[in-house]
Amino acid sequence: MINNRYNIGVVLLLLLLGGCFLFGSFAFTAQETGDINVQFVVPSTSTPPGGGGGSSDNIPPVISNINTDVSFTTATVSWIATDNVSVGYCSFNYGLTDMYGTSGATNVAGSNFYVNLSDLTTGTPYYFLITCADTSNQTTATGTFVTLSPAFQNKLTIIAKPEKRVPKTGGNLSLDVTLLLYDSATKQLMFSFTTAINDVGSSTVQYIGAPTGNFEAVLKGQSHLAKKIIGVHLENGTDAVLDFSEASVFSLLAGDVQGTGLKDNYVDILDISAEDIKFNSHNLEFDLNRDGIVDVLDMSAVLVNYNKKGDPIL
Ligand SMILES: [Ca+2]
Ligand SMILES: [Ca+2]
Ligand SMILES: [Ca+2]
Repeated sequence: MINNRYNIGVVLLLLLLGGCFLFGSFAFTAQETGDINVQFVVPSTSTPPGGGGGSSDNIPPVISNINTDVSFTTATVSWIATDNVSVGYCSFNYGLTDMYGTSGATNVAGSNFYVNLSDLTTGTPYYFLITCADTSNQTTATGTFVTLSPAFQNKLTIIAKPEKRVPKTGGNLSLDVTLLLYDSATKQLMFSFTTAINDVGSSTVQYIGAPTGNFEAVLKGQSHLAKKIIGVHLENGTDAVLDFSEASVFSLLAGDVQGTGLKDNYVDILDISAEDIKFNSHNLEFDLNRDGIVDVLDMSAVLVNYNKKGDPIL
């Protein structure tokens, strides 16, 4: 019994001495005492060439350049995924709602990933989720696409009343307008078309290649703020009327004259300045009331709508 206690005491003493020696000398590499061999493994805090790895990689992958290319029943979705170390994998899920559900086979070439989807339904919005992972993190990105739908073959009539037009014998009361159709589910722009509404604020067109389906429609006047209507349904076999005048209650607001194309959909100091520059000219774009001359009456139309914005053009 005494002998055992003595032996235990010796071992404890040796352990204590060994520990004191190690810490006292700051020797964090292999050290030997007479009885114990202790090895301290100190994790390296330096970053090995090429970046960290394993659990020290706390920078998630980056997903960029998402692109969709659709047809009637197929779609290709591509993207670029990069990582500070390496992308482990990317997965792709899609479906008719943002619950996704169906997985698509991912192809990869370097940093370029893509999926080819088939057997899709025409004229249908799809939602997708991309997930890319390295050894410790996941990055996700979402998106939508709409498959092509058969072109609308019937008559499409656009009605819009530009404000402050005054009758003038032989005058040009028309207005160039751009129609934009957004998918009502995904809000994606599906179609745009520029036409001129006539002196009674109407334009009837056919065979313009508009898709069929459910849309929100935005009409942007050449010198007028945009107006949106929702619940637009285009299907073959039925003529469609898009009434942006709300049965003549609403007029397209004038004054967005500065710039080109769809302009900025906002009446501000730049429009006042642009209108001023065209004073005394016969420029139809600036002759807002179409009385034949750009003058103070047209400027007043701009000023009345100062600081107004049109319905959003996405
Ligand atoms: Ca990483
Ligand atoms: Ca403007
Ligand atoms: Ca005028």
